[in-house]
Amino acid sequence: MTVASQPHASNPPLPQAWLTWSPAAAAARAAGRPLVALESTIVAHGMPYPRNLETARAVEAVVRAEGAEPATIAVLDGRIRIGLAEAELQRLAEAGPAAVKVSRRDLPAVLADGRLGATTVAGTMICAALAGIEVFVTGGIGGVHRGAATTFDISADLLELARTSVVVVCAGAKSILDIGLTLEVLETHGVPVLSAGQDDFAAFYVRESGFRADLRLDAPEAQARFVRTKWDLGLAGGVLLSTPVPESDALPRDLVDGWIAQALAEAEQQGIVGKKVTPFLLARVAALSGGRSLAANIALEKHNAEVGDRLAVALAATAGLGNAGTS
Ligand code: PSU
Ligand code: MN
Repeated sequence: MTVASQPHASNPPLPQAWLTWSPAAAAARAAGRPLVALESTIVAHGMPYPRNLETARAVEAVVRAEGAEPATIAVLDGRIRIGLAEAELQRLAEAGPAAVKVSRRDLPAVLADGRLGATTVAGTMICAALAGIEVFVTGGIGGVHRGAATTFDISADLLELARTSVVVVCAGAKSILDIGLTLEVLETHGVPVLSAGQDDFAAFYVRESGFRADLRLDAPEAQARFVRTKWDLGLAGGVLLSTPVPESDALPRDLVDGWIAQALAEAEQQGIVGKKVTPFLLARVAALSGGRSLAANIALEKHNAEVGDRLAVALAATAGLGNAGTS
């Protein structure tokens, strides 16, 4: 019975009713221009004010330059916001860690209570899919934490990639995570991991993780064909597209490894668990690096935005009609 799969049988779900579009995002959609979703946890929890605001603005500008329209996603005043106006972005950036970090399980509570929420990769994917946005640009994804064999700390981002049909463009994952196990879980759940610009899956500040992506596709048209074919086949779920931090901004691996080792040791000493783990590690790495990590972070986000933007334009141009595109 199909009814059994509904959250509640009395009313069909009406998720669209929870969305509020910014004028710019609504205009782009009406004009048939592609949209690129951007996350807000990176703004509220990923960087200090005011660099977070400057970066969010700069990343939006990069998206516009290539032809798509950016839509930063967050939860404000009891609504899922698709695109933020300038004052709203400012509010989120100033709130910083006071904004609730919103992953799949947090979305109902934050909406129902009308609190300010910053969406994670998982949270942003859900909202982007509701809005019909196919491409989402972030910095780095959550994944399997080191020591997950005993802590079970595996980010909800990975399960969201398994179920929600959005392409997530990132600079791989930080080695605060076990990158090998993160890729194993993605494989188990049938999530394709594409790379652009190099064969390796990227490691955020560091270009190469030592692990290969499934498939390297440099051209946006080739990436778009892959994605459209997957969804055309009815293979629901996300695609992860990794691209490395630009060479000029990459940090030396041994330096990054040292900061991460120290941050991990401090987290363990202080008994940090649950959703606090990732923000704690990110903040400690930023502090230990004395700001060096921030410059790399900003550069990689801008680069991801370029890659995602070109993909969004190419994807909007794909018909998705079997092999018609190659005949
Ligand atoms: N990793 C980063 N930067 C980030 C995050 C992860 O390098 O900003 C954020 C993203 O919003 C991601 C979330 O979705 O942390 C994952 O949190 P958790 O590990 O608690 O699932
Ligand atoms: Mn976790």
